[in-house]
Amino acid sequence: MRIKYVVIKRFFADLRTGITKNSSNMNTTFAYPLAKRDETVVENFFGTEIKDPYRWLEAPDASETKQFVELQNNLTMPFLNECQYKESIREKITKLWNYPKVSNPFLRGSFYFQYRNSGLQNQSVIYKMKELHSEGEVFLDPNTLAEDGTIALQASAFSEDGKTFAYGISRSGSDWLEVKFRDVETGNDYNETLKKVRYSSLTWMKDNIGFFYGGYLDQKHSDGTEIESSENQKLYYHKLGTSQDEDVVVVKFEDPHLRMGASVSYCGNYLVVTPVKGCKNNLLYIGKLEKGKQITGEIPLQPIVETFNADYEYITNDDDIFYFKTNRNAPNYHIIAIDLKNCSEDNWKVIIPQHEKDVIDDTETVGTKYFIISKLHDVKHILHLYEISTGKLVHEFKLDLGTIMHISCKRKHNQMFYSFCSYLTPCIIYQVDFEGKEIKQKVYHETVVGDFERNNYETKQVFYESKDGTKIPMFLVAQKGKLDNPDGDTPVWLYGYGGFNVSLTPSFGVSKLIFTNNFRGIYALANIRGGGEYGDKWHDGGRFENKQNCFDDFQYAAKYLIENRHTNSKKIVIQGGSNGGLLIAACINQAPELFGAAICQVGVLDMLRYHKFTIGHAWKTDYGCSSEEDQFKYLIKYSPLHNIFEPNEEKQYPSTLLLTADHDDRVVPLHSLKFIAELQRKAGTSPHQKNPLLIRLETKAGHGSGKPTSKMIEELTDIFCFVSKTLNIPFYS
Ligand code: X97
Repeated sequence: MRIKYVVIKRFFADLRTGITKNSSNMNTTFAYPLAKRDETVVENFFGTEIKDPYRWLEAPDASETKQFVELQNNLTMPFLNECQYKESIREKITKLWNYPKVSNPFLRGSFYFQYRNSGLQNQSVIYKMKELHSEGEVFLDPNTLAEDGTIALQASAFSEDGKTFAYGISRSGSDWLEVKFRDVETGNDYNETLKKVRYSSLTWMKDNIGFFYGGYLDQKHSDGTEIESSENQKLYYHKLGTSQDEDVVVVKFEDPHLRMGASVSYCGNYLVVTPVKGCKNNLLYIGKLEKGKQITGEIPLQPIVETFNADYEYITNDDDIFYFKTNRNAPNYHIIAIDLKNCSEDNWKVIIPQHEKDVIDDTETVGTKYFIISKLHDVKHILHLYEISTGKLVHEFKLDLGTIMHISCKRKHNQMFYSFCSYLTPCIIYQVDFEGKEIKQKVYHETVVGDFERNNYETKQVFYESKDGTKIPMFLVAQKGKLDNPDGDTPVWLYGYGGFNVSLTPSFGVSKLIFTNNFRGIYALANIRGGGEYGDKWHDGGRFENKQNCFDDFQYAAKYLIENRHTNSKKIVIQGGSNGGLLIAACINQAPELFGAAICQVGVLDMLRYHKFTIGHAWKTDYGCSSEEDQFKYLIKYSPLHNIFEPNEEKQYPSTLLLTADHDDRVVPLHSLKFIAELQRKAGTSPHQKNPLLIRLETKAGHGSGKPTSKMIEELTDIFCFVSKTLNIPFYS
């Protein structure tokens, strides 16, 4: 037993809960399970010695790590359970969540398919329908695969004839997939299972037998709790009905960090390979698939792009004219055509030029000759139809202010579905039929959410100035009348992400409704730099040496809300996950005085070592890497683990809740474990630190996607309990 307790002597420590109390809630002092420090672990970065005393927490299977996790949960869970509103909160979330959800229908072969969730089902079920509006029958129900709902469908692809369904299942939220094949007619699965598939496209040959996937077949441990670096992905060919042992490597590269994007071309005669190393910029190769010829080994590839200079996303092709969405020389993206007969860059043609402000988002094809393209216009979607061959704009769809969640269409079909939502609009699915020159649009499905009354709320987009004067967009949502009558004391939920070219757009959600309605709060989403809201300019403004801009933008969002008298710092809770968890942790280190509480989910918190675990190396395109001197210099300035301060009379940490899970193999839990260990030691032992510093560790869960509804509801309940208790805000049921 190497973990020792430090009992804070000023109060009687209740070792059962680990909490000591005096009369006021916010003056609670905690007996944190302070962890062993190993002062001998020291690394020298370009002459700077950096200690890493909690390195031992990087071993997920070690008994001392497991014990640390248990002690943390034993401290956190009673604290959350003590919330007087817990039952009412859980009840309200469950009630609001319980409305039927359906996806866009999509035609494959002679059936329509659709994901449906009756309301509280852990995982959505795939239905198969003869007609668009028929009831249909269950085709695949992941809920039958695990009683607790922890097996999720994560990636899938129908064969071209629609007769076989390839589907990837993930266990306990891990990125690892097992791919299975289902016969659409009989509903029976084929015998084979493809294992060790991860970060992979799934794409079929047009012969309906051949199938390509990316795998790490040489990796030993693969249950999602391991931390080892993901290396040497290869692209494999699988023949339907055979065992994985017979699969053939068709594409591999020397560089161990390349992941293979791959798609079989529209015409079926080519394999488009888009290897990616980080999370930005990819290479481009095209291989020929010869009809009727068995694939028995590596496919010869014609190189098109051999340096990581931009993103190239394959859209479609007409014989050897290939269309790509790219940001090559176009920071807001444009559509180009590359002729395989002369593929040198000076022969590329721009088909749809970039817009000076709007950023191309999704690009699909429909009705044989059209591109359907969504763009972001000041963080709201617009939707346009263009002719493929000429790039001529043929139609602009009329949209409300909000987000196109998903477009479902195929070039060979004359029909398209797209789903739209906003803060106050639960998903609406539109059906668009292309008949000759006519475009007919109608509502296919409108989601109804219990007793939600949109007229009780309002939303607003504001643009505030950040530290360097850049205007940052921010959405605000509240009960009607609140935004125009600021009282300086309204609880605010401030959310952000700020990285990886990811754009945050308005969407409907139960947590926002509850915060605005039952906590009488304002929900605020800041579109800080690092995201893709304004193309490369926005992304580049928040990566590498510019990463600090993300944190400044977020802190200035809080300042804006305070200065405009919506709230005060004691009433602001900040929340973010993953790269957004890094944002939250960096902000509580840098500007604790601005926030009342912080929810930091699955965060990247050790910026000196993040690249060593699972897929971490891929994030160097946003963060840089501590093995480069110039990059080490800016990473050490904000790395959350290395910038924890000791509280004093003037400043302490806001109430902080970290969340992570044992099968998070995207951002491994050790980030949160090391951070909480150091935070509790350095800040938690100080008499000036009155606010709690806690961590909630989930089991049989991962980074987030595929999480069963029951676990999501429990997690959200706990987060609200934490916020209610620590901000001291009542829940109005
Ligand atoms: C990632 O780390 C993505 C890693 C895994 N991954 C995808 N899609 C891929 C990929 O989920 O590599 C992909 C690869 C091959 C074939 C198809 C898809 C991909 C993703 C982005 C760009 C190119 C390919 N991501 C970051 C993350 O999870 C943010 C965006 C995706 N982070 C966690 C960043 C820091 C914390």
